[in-house]
Amino acid sequence: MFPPSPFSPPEENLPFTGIATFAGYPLWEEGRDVDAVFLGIPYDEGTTYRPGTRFGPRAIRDASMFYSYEGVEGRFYDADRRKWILAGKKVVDAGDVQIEPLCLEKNWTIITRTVTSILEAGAVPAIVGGDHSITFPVVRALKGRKIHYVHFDTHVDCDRISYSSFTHGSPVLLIMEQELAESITIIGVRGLTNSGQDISWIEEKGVKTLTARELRTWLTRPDPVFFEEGEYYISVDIDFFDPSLAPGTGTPEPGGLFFEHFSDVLQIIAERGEIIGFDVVEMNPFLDDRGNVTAHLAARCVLELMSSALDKR
Ligand SMILES: [Mn+2]
Repeated sequence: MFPPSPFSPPEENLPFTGIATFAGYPLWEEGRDVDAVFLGIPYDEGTTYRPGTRFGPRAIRDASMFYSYEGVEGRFYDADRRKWILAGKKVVDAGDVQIEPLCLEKNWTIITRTVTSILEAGAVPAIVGGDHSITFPVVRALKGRKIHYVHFDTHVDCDRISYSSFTHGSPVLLIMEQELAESITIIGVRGLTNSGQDISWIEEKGVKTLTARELRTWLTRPDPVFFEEGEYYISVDIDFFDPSLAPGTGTPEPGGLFFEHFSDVLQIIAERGEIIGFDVVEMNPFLDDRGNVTAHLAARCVLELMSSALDKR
């Protein structure tokens, strides 16, 4: 018996062998029938503090190989919820968007175009960043569809700083200005790096917010009609989570939320509506701890979002 080629696909599903793809799923070949497409957007030129999230997709892909153990057919048993998730779902990895340094307009056009091609294939775009500025060109691909936009974040991301509204602090502002969403909900707001004016301004404009403290209380008796029925796009800034479980991010803020909070809210949204796309952003491997816990958390969030989007279909 000859040993298998080192270039063969990761059939053995060992997390530490072969070429890393998201959770060991196959690469996307055009024309292939797919349910969700994982896409990296290694862009961090919108960062206003500590850069490095351009290496997020690579770190998350690598960490996600932890979930390749169970094999493509057998995945996944969610022991906590005692149910199978993503069973039989066709997930692929499309690699990364090609970024050209210092070409904002060009990069954002390519991002929108790539996400459009995923939507045209009838699949859910599963995006990882990159910094939070990538969310606007991603959501722009959904223009014309009546979407509800949910933003998990420490910050309300409505910065209108004089020099630019294209930073990672501005995606919600751009989505509002371009009227890309029927409704906007921001979950997990906290800390001392939001301006009080921004929060009152967006609430005046009809944006719903749940602060981190409010969310903990809300989850003890969730209001079933808080989320409307319809199509949802979900954006997750990893700084939503407490820095103890997500140290690898540019703007850590104490008092954050835990995975079960995220998962529980997501479950409620998925019961009310249909999740048609999502992103996980702001994971910075240079600031992660030695166990890469933030990269693993981001990979797990992607799987949780994929399940919320696909398991109802
Ligand atoms: Mn953000």
